[in-house]
Amino acid sequence: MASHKAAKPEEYYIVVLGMGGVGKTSFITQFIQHTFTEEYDPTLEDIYKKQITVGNQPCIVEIGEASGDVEHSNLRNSLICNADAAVFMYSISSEASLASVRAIWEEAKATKEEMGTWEPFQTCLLGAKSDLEDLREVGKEEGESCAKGMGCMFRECSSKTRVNIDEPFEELVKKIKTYRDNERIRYEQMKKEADKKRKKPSPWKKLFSK
Ligand SMILES: Nc1nc2c(ncn2[C@@H]2O[C@H](COP(=O)(O)OP(=O)(O)OP(=O)(O)O)[C@@H](O)[C@H]2O)c(=O)[nH]1
Ligand SMILES: [Mg+2]
Repeated sequence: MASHKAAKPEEYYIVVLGMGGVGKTSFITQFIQHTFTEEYDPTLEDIYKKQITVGNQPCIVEIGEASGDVEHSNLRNSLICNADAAVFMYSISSEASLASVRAIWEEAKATKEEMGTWEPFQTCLLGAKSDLEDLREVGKEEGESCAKGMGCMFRECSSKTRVNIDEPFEELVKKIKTYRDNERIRYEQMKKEADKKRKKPSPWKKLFSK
């Protein structure tokens, strides 16, 4: 009897980057566990995993969070190296966090360019804590225009009120998947072309069979 083994869900690696306290852990925890806490427990480095369904297909999303501090750039870089996509996070209540995440974006770009993998790297600029309207220091248009300059998609989110928590992950997974599918198609076409060339009768054979 033929056994139909279910295909293993594909894995997607996403890194969440940004200055200390902008809300990275809260964002990931809200995505994974649907919970939020006002308490602040700084992170050095953490990895989380969740299975989601995107376009009817099960996907495993592995999420890395690294400290945004300058002295921890090695930890951060090792996560960036292995990631398919990044969420660059600032808080709408801190202008300084936007400048900081821009510097982190430059760092990530340099790392990926050096590896030759900047082009397929999918990115999102996320303005966190959108519920703190009274404390807003970064306008939505400022965030949008910054994202445009960085070539990132853009959203504002709130982990407290669960606004735009699932969407950034789902959109990044879709983009990674599209890129991978296109690469697979390109590879299959290249293989077909090579097979066709191989099957053509050799001109030597023709010459000697006269
Ligand atoms: N009001 C509000 N507070 C938030 C939100 N997200 C996070 N916070 C609070 O901001 C503080 C820092 O949040 P974290 O998620 O720990 O920040 P982080 O970026 O992981 O910080 P580090 O791990 O130190 O880099 C905590 O007190 C959270 O409760 C939000 O969407 N709205
Ligand atoms: Mg954290």
